[in-house]
This record gives sequence, C-alpha cells and structure tokens, in this order.
Amino acid sequence: MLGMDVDYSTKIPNNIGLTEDRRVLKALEGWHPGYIDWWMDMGPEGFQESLVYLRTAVSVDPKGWAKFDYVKMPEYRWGILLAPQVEGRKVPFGEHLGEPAWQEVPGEHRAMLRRLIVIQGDTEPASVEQQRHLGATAPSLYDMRNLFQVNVEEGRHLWAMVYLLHKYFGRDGREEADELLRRRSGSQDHPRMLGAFNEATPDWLSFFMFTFFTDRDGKMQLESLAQSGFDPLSRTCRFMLTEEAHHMFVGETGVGRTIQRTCEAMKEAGVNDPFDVEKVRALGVIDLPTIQKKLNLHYSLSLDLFGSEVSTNAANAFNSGLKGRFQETKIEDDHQLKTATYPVLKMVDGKIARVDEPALTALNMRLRDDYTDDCAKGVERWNKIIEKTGVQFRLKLPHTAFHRQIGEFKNIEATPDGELLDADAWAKRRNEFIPSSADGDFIASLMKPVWETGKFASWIAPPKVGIDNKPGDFEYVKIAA
Ligand code: BYC
Ligand code: FE
Ligand code: FE
Repeated sequence: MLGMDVDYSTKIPNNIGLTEDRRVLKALEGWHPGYIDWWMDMGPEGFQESLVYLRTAVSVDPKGWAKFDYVKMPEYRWGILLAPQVEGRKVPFGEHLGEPAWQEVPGEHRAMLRRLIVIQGDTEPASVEQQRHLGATAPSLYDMRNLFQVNVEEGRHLWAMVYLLHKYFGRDGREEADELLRRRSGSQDHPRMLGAFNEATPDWLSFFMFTFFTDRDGKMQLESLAQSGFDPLSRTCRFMLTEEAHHMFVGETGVGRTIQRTCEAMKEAGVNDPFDVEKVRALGVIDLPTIQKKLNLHYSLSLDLFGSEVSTNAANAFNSGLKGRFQETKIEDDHQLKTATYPVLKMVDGKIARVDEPALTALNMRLRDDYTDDCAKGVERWNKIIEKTGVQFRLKLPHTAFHRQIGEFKNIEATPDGELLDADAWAKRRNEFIPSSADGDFIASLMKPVWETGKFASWIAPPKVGIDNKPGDFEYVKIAA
C-alpha cells in the first residue's frame, strides 16, 4: 500500500514523500544538527561509538516493519513515520463530531493543539536524558541493548512531534522545536515540562519501573491523541504506539525477571520470610518489600502525569476534537458528553469520597482509571511469577491518594492503603512507603555492569527468549573500547 514503506534514500527517512515537500525537508535538515548535538551531549553516555543490535522501521505495516542490524547510535536513521491515512476519516468526538478529519490545523484550536504537541514532544527527550547514565551499570548486554532501543525510539518520537511543529505551525512551531532541544530534565532554570520527567532514574529497577509505569502513561496519552480530529497527529501517534509496546515489554519483563531472581534465590537458600530483608539482601538480590516501594514511587509519579482529576483543559481539548478518550470509537455514547457524569475521588470534609462530576471535566480521571486497570493487569502477571515460586508475597498498586503532587490529593498525605496521615506521621513513616536513601544505596551496590555475552547480574534472571530470536550468548552490543 502507498505510504507503507519507508524511503531511506533521503537524509531524513520518511514515508510521507518528504522529498516533494522542500520547505519542510529544509526546515528539518536545519533542525537535524542541533538534534545530533543534543544526542551527543545528552544521549547514552559512554556508548556512542559502540555497535548496538537495533531495530529500524522499514515499513509502517504492522506485519513487516522491523529490520535488525548493528548500528552506532548517532548514525541511527531517525525518521518521520506516519500510519497510513484512513480514507474518509471523521472527527470522532466533541463539537466537531462527524466533520471530516482536519488535514490542516483548525485555526480556532491552534494554540491548544500546539500545547499538546509540545508537551508530548517534551517528554521524549526528557526520558533519554533521565536514562543516559544507565549503560555503565547494565546487568547484561541484552538489557543494555533494550535500553538503547528505547532511547533511540524516544528520540524518534521527538522527531515525530518536531515534524508536526515544522510542517503545520510556521515560525512559532520552529521556535518550539528549538526549545525542545534546550530544556533539560532536572534542570533548575530550564526543566522539562512535566513532574515525572524531572526525576532521576538512578538504577535499573527504576528504569524498568519507569518503562512499565511512565511509558504506559505515554501509551494512554498517545491513545487519546491517536483519536484526534487533527489527522496528522492521529496518524503519527498510531505509529508511535507500535513502538511503545516494546518499551512496556522491557519494563514488565525487567521487573518480572528481577522478581523471579529474588524468589529463586530465596528458595535456593531456604529463606522463606520475604520481610526478612537482611537475609534476602545478603543473597545479592532485591527484596520484595523494596520492589514494592519502587512500585509505589513510580506509580504515584506517573498518576501525576494525568493532570488534575477535574480539568477544564481536558474538557476543552475534548470539545474541540483534539484529544479523545481511550478507545473513543469503541465507546457507545454520544461522544460529546453533554449530560453524562463520571465518578471522581475527591477530598470532601477531610475524607476521601467518590463524587459525580460532569464527565467532560472528569476526562483526566477517566483516562487515569483506564491506566490503572492496565497497570493492575501487569501487577497481577508479576504476582503470578511470585506465586509459582511458592514465596508468600503479593505486590499491589498503592491508593491514588498516596504520594501525589498534582490534583485533589496534592495537599494531603496518605498511606499506600489510602489511610490519611498528618505531616508528622508521614515524615516518620515515609521510608516504609517509598525507597529510603539506604534502600537506594543497597540497590546501587548491586548495579555492577555485566558485559560478558550470555551473562546476567546477580539480581536479575535471564529473559525467556532473545531479541530477534537470537541465542542466549548473542552479542547484543559490541562495546567500543
Ligand atoms: N507536571 O488542567 P490540568 C510519554 C499543569 S508520557 C507539571 O490539571 P491538563 C513518555 C498543566 O500543564 C505522555 N505540570 O491538566 C513516557 C497546567 O498548566 P498551565 C506525555 C502539570 O492540562 C515515557 C496546569 O497544571 N503526553 O509520552 O488537563 C517516556 C493545570 O492542568 C502536570 C501528554 O501528556 C504535571 N504532571 O492535563 C517517554 C499528552 N499536570 O497550562 C515519553 C499531552 C498538569 O495552566 N498533555 N500540569 O500552565 C496533556 O494532555 C495534558 O497537558 C496533561 C495535563 C495530561 C499533561
Ligand atoms: Fe515515546
Ligand atoms: Fe516510550
């Protein structure tokens, strides 16, 4: 089908006929050197010369789009890839419901659309910056390769948003595209836009939790933007989602393998009590209570990414046809939410209560609920791993009021079970709920690089299958001396 295959003859690979669009091609070629500078400064530290066994998209056809080969990351062919245009697509929700999907920016909604694209774009390089130190402590070449695959794809996601800014927004789009290369994760005076993207990713367990929980926010947001009446945004998000699936695979299996190794080591050593942290740690694995604390931290940081439960921004983005609900077209209702309500958790008279709000302003809450369901399924898969080993322990998602910086619960403190605490009690018990600096030090002590083919660090089990069906001893990264 037309537009399925990617043209690699151009400097910027694409499936959108960029060669015929001289203006945009020139604009992107102008942006390219700044991107490479950013990648060299802020991309994976110490491995830019190494050969990495990476997947590159050769077609946007879901069946045959991947090609694997050794690549130096700065030479990765980042490109502009859109899912094929759907003939006769209509705006699927909001005030413009049923109108033909827009191929150009609707003038009245321009500012809001630009804001959504910029926020989406900002998270992509932020995550690369957060993860740039991790190569040095990779638990195996397999994991190192997965990290770098995620990193180059997040780089491509930045390209995807920058393309939209250059093609559809003129001068202010170009300025925003430049700003995306200037902000820095964690910077005091020029931080990334959203909270979780300014946090550190200090170790590999955090990386796996991040790709499970935070990339999954990415999935939910991309799903909502894939519904957009602005067709180019919809198409680019649809392709990004196919890449996102791998990021969440890395997170889920990474945590799963960590759990597996912990439980196996406990069984081998005859340690039955998962709460006997000292004994478990002495085995060179991460105890399950600490894994639960990491989970608590990353889940709560990711919940903040959905914005306030009740939000006029969200209502406006929906009304204007720019950002829909998760699986909007599969929902059976008016797709305008004129009279519907939705239950929202709020603080009422000092207690947590469920209150019906207009569904239109509760869209962030709804998307967050869909996210929570998705997360809960993954946590159950982790619990199955624990169960199979016979260790008596269950992981669970903390209450949504726990450890929040955004929305209804930002001014209160609660335990992971949703029991309210005053500030003093929180300060005393905080280390029970999220990793303490001692927990961090312990995890850091395990983060010893393992770069021999087919070998894995003490704290993590090998994967069930290799990438691209490669054997266990495959050299996924040829590290340059
Ligand atoms: N941190 O009405 P409100 C991904 C601001 S992840 C800081 O509550 P709204 C990825 C907000 O900007 C997906 N500030 O929220 C994952 C607003 O400020 P202004 C990224 C925050 O707008 C891993 C004010 O608070 N994509 O792709 O309804 C690796 C009130 O806003 C935060 C998107 O997020 C926060 N957490 O919803 C790589 C999609 N939350 O404007 C990549 C686009 C809120 O009053 N973004 N604020 O100054 C959106 O749809 C919405 O902007 C949000 C916020 C869902 C983020
Ligand atoms: Fe991304
Ligand atoms: Fe991602």
